[in-house]
Amino acid sequence: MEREALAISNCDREPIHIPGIIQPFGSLIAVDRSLETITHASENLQTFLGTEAQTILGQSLDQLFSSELCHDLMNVACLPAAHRQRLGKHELTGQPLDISLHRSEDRWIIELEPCGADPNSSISAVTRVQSILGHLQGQTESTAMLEKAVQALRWVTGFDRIMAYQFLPNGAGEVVAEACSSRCEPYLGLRYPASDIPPRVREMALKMPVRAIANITAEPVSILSDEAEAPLDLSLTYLRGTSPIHVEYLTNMGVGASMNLAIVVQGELWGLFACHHAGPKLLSPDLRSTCELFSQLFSLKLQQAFAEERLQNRRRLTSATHNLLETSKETLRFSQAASWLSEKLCPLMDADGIAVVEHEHVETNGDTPTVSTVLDLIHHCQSTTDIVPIEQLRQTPLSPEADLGKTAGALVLVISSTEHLYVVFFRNEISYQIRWGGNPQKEIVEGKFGPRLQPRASFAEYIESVSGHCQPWSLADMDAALELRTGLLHLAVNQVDLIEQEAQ
Ligand code: BLA
Repeated sequence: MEREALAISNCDREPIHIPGIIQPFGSLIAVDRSLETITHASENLQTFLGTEAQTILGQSLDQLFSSELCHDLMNVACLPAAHRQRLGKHELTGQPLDISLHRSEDRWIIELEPCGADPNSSISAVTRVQSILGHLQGQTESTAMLEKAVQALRWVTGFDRIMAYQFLPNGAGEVVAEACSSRCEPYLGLRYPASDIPPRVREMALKMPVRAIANITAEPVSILSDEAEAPLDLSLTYLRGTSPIHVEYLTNMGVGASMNLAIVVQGELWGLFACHHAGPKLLSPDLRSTCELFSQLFSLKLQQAFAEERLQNRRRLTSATHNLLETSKETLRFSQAASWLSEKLCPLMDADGIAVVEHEHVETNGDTPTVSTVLDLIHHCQSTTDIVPIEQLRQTPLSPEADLGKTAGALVLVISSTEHLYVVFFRNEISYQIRWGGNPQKEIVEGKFGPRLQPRASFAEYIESVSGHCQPWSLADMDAALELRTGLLHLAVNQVDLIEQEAQ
């Protein structure tokens, strides 16, 4: 494997789910499957429970907790979907602790954390979520919703900076909305490469929608256990210790504490609300749960807004398709439809040219490559799916003599591969700039597992000029193409009928 690929895969392999450490804002113990014997304890147990971690290993849970608390834990463990459950406030050694429980492989993990005070503790979580959602009232457009959401989150949490960070199809991400203090330099519109957030981190964000890093300078705390014990999988804990690589990243960025909330659309991680603070900062467990609930409700609203945007787009196309069907009832021939289709469809598809292909016969209109290049492209798309978006024709294996003219990208609609009918929309080349939050090319250093990427030291804006691409084909374009393909299929079928009628 080449060194860079190895460096990326080594970064991805960092076992951040079993770090063996927690953050010091709470304490953790693990208990066996039957919730009886303590198998792991974090070294700082003394601070929260007054008991030495080492002495409690192998002991029964009721040595540590009252029978009432043990009973409560048992009840929660019996719930059918024992996901992650907060048991709420318990006074154990004078200070109220927030206790939560979840299953990790064949262990139960119990986390203890001071309840903490938050600025508006008199306001219930439900009221707070209602008021944040109230901010979104009347917003149906996704960008406006994201803007309102970051403002509301900043108001409720007090973080210096809240960003809505959207993942792009290639795994890179962009700050699409931001609310920040006047002391912060804005990151809005900046892009970051996929390698800043390894795949395992994204998978974890789906399982654990809220993740807080309270203080990047705080000394992590080890988890003690018998040597024979496997390391605990901390994926679902609030306290999981932070990867040293990410600590370095945040330090370079001037961030002292962070919190992430997952934005999930149709089961996939669409993005994150990334919250930053210059110094240490931790929200109370209640307020974190409030934010988690908000991001879950917000995700649903965003999903709804996207569905609505796609529906509007479809409506726009229905009349064009209807028109196409009406015309095709008359005498429009598929192979001669290029100019008609160009006039009607190119503006809708934001395309600069069109080619209609029937076997080896090619009709073009507007800006297109040469006929032989169009045929070459069709040959390349023959075994693929019904709609093929291409943003960089230069990167497709076309013949070396391919003459693209002004075009840079194509959307190939395979109308019928058996009848060899294709419609291709072309878009001309656009040159544009990407504003990266620092040079996306990273240094490679020797790490514990061999070469790995080094988090970048500078986050200063870095402009990349991109050429050879067309305006990317969006989801809306793909939807439109799907709708049009149906109309064009009818046109092609009608043509067979017309030919048969003419032959009689
Ligand atoms: C984690 N990296 C993260 C997280 C984010 C980012 C949001 C989730 C954890 C968190 O901060 O709470 C990246 N944060 C960003 C980006 C912005 C931001 C892009 O605010 C933009 C504004 N990171 C690297 C390299 C590696 C790496 C080279 O730059 C690997 C070699 C790893 N990133 C990395 C790891 C984590 C991470 C391991 C997980 C940290 C943890 O939870 O322990």
